[in-house]
Amino acid sequence: MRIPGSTVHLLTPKPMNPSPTAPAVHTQIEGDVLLVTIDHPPVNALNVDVRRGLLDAVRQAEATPQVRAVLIVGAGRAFIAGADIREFGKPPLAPSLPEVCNGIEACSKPVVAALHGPALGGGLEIAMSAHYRLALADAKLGLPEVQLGLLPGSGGTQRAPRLMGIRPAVELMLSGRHMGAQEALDAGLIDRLAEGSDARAAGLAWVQELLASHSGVRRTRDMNTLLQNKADALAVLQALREETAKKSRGLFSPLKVIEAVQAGLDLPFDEALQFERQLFLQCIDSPQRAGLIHAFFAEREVVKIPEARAAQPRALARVGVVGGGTMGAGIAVSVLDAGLPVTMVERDEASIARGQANVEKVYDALVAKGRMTPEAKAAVMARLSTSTQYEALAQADLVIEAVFEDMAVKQAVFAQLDRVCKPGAVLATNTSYLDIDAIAASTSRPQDVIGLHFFSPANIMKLLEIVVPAQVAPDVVATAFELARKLKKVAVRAGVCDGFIGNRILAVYRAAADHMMEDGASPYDIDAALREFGYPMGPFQVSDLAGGDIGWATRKRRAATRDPKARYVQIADRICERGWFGQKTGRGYYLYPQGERTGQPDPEVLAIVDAERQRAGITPRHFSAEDIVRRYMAAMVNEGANVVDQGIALRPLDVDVTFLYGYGFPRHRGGPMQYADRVGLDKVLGDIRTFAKEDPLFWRASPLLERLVAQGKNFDSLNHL
Ligand code: T1G
Ligand code: NAD
Repeated sequence: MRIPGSTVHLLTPKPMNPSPTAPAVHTQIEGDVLLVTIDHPPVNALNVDVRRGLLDAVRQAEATPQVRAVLIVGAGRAFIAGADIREFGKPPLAPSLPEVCNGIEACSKPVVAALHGPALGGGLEIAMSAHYRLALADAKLGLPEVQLGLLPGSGGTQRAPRLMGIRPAVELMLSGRHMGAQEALDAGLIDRLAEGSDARAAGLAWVQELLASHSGVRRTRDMNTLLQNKADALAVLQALREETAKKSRGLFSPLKVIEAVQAGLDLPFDEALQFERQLFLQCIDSPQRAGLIHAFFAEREVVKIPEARAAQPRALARVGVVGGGTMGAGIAVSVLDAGLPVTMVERDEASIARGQANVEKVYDALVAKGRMTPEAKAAVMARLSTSTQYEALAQADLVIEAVFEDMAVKQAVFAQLDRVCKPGAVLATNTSYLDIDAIAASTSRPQDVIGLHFFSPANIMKLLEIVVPAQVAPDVVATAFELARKLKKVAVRAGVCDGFIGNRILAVYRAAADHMMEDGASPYDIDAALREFGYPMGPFQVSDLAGGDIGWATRKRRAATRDPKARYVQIADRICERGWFGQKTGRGYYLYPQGERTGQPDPEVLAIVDAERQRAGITPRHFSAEDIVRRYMAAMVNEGANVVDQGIALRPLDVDVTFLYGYGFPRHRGGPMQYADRVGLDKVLGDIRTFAKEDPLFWRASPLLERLVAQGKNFDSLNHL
């Protein structure tokens, strides 16, 4: 099957999780030690085979007189990356992970865990159930379950505080961060750091030391020293509870973590374990778990594109950037942060000085905050070279153009790049809306031209839309994804259309918000409803942050081609005509007295809204927060479906990842398309058909949405290429 808008034919897809032929856990007796190796690529996730294998190993150790101790290690690049996330939401298979952890802890012979690479979630719970823990320097320890809407449900909330103390343990669980080996040693999570890169060898040597020193079993459940001072512990938990309630903005599992740890202070160990399990199962049932796990896998699936299977990336050692403005400078910083040399070209000396200063400003701020040394800054800036001559780009492997959003200016720049760049160099444009096929066609090497749509600020925003024009070569697409990996960006493949995936869909749900505002909802109620839904900001706050002038320029550019029959709300124009562009002008939809970042509702804006309603002959009506969210999401989902249906996005999950990483969509809702699946596509379609009675032109149901509803399918059915 050929991918729409590209020259690539789809190859046979790689099966997701090939069933392992070799046992997931294998054991061998090394002298008087039972060596237990978990071998379940890619990250030794604790699926049912691994759980059974571990319990069988404990039984084998107990039943083998020759065995005096047990050593658990992981094969490959990880100790254990946690429970098998793919099993969540499915009927549980025995044994459960708590049974495995308790089985290991109860072993009558010393059990040692030797960690390398990731030891996360259930993997760290296994290690904490062992009697002794050693780690190599590359070990990464953590209990990141909250990032999946869960909590450590196999004893983590009970054993971690016993090893680390209440506050460090709870902070580790609430942050979800990965801790390095040295810090884990200092924190009491492990007993020993080992040299070298062979956990098995280091572990076997240490086991012999322990046996020689007659070190017996040492069960974490019995280590209560750090829990002695109950009053202090309760005070710490209360403070963390208040802090978390504010910070977690409606997230379900973080507060459950604290509840579980508190149970450990009030209840005997095994009862506290059962209570932890109950809370864990509540998290499993929470819709937030489904949303967060969808996001986890979606951001990993999104890079699996046909071109990456069909071709290898080209060399990527030197990068050029044309334009040193808002985006050019941010892009240059992003590339410098990845350790690559950058050559920046600008129109003239004044502009190049400004471009250099824009880059330097970022690092000066880091030095001022003590997050970078002046020496480190100097080393980074030494990798930036600047010029007004395009010839300076002759050796670049990839050049990113970020000049004015004007077709003639961009084509002139690409003509220069076509003249000076070496054969095989990738020529990329950062345009937001212009036709990349037309830019490519203006060169003699359209197969080397691609869109790299960064988001502002480019050195911060994780999203990168990789826009694939019709004539691009597969290895150029693969090179773009490789660049994204180097820059630690989340890349999404997009087809060529006005606004690609993100801005195209944004334009539609943004219009729906304007329609609601003109029909009776205040911009402040709309923003409040979306914040309640989980967004950090509502659409009118975002407009004030980005600057209303950018949207105004786009509307003016589109005026000539706008469908005269289509509804056009003029409120934003009225506000911009007054020069109220938002935070940068001290007022926009909100007032920002003395440059404050949090805006205050502006009665003059409400007066403008009322005047526009009268001009349009509209009698305002009430919109509840639920009404607002239903319309906003219906518009977003419907256009998302069109974008998938027209092949601009490969899968619905590509739309989800775009909005999670570029438009502040609340992660616990998984993205607009996954959210729609959970609401029910029939309900979303029903809403659209209801709204269409008011405005059939704006609310035209996506043919894909209608097809899926008719077939009783959902968007997720399209997520597997
Ligand atoms: N389960 C299933 N698959 C997993 C997995 C897991 N835990 N971790 C990774 N994978 C897959 C991933 O989808 C990808 O697959 C491949 O492995 C490589 O991953 C009871 C409830 C370990 C730091 O949250 O953070 O334990 O795309 O591309 O960048 O208390 O993966 O190749 O088909 O991310 O080197 C807690 C999740 C689980 C850790 C490696 N654990 N994983 O990063 O590779 S909940 C986590 C990670 C739990 C218990 C609870 C990262 C990594 P594919 P990757 P990476
Ligand atoms: P900007 O005005 O801040 O910077 C543009 C720079 O290009 C200026 O410094 C100018 O001197 C330089 N320039 C113009 N013509 C040139 C030429 N012929 N040769 C070399 N340099 C030249 O604009 P910006 O906001 O950085 O936008 C740049 C591009 O990025 C546009 O296509 C825009 O649509 C796109 N973009 C912008 C944003 C955003 O939020 N600002 C986000 C994504 C993409």
